Amino acid sequence: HAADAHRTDLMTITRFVLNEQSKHPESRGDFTILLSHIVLGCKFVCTAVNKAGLAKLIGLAGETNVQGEEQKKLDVLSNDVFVKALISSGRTCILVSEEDEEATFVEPSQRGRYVVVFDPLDGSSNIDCGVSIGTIFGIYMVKHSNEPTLDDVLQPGENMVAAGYCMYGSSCTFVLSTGVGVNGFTLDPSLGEFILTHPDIKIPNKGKIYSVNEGNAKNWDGPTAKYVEKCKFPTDGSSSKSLRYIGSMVADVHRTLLYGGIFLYPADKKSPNGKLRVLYEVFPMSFLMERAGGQAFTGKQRALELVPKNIHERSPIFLGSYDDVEEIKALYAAEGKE
Ligand code: P6P
Repeated sequence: HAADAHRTDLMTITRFVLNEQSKHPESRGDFTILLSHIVLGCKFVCTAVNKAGLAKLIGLAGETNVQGEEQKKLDVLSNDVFVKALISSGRTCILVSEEDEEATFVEPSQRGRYVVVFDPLDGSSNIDCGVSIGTIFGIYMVKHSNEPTLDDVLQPGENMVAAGYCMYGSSCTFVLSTGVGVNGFTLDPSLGEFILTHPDIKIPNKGKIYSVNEGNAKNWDGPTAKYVEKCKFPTDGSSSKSLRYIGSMVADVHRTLLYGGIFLYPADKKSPNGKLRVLYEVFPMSFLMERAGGQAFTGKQRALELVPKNIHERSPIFLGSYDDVEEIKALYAAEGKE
């Protein structure tokens, strides 16, 4: 019976990636092993985040726990877990984390061919109020086989071989692209497995939602201000868009991916490069948006064509439904001609 088959034919993320790997006979399974270690890290963080509220309740988070040990802040703990999991995979050679000022160069005996850039717990300031937060990651292949250098990290986003995020919310959702298409998996806590629940995600071509921190409006440049004005007071007779802003990138981007619309973190007079980081926020989310049929723009260029000059560089970002991003691109192009 089809229903039974659906229930018993569990497409786990591991099986899904192995299927993908079988399409590349030349691959040695390294990516599958790397991804399984990222998935392990996400399962750990999911458990820790879910306990965080309780931990705070019984006075563990951020203070000393019953053994009198200093309880690490969740974002530091998450970072430790991901760094250790990635190194122990034996498939990485450089790691860049939002939590670490410098890149981590894996020592030769444990070195592999992948560069992983990640934010272990993006939006962690939202933990105490229970808002969804997430892990964001991007994966490059090293550019050359000799001694790895930062040159292997400072690559344009379009060179990524995979990108994804894991959102820790009412459910634990892992969204991944390995280059073609975007697929979503939901953690089944009883199995401890991520099951395929959102096959082949496509973002609607146009949406009814805009997502931006309106509190920065006084500092916006002309095109952003004009675009938001059009969202609120459309001049073509269409209805105005709704504003939805959670202030946690993974949550705002996940909603945009599934429902359509546009997410904006523009430059402003205070922060000329915006706030979001190129390698482990802008690139992975732009990679996913393009492979789901949307697009991502920096105000000057296609986001994935940006070549970062340092590992914590920031960039303005406008991403989401294709037609919605086209509108703001036109406003920036028109400004360029003034
Ligand atoms: P603002 C969270 O701190 C974060 O890095 C992203 O997750 C989020 O999109 C953004 O900052 C929110 O920034 O300035 O609107 O509070």
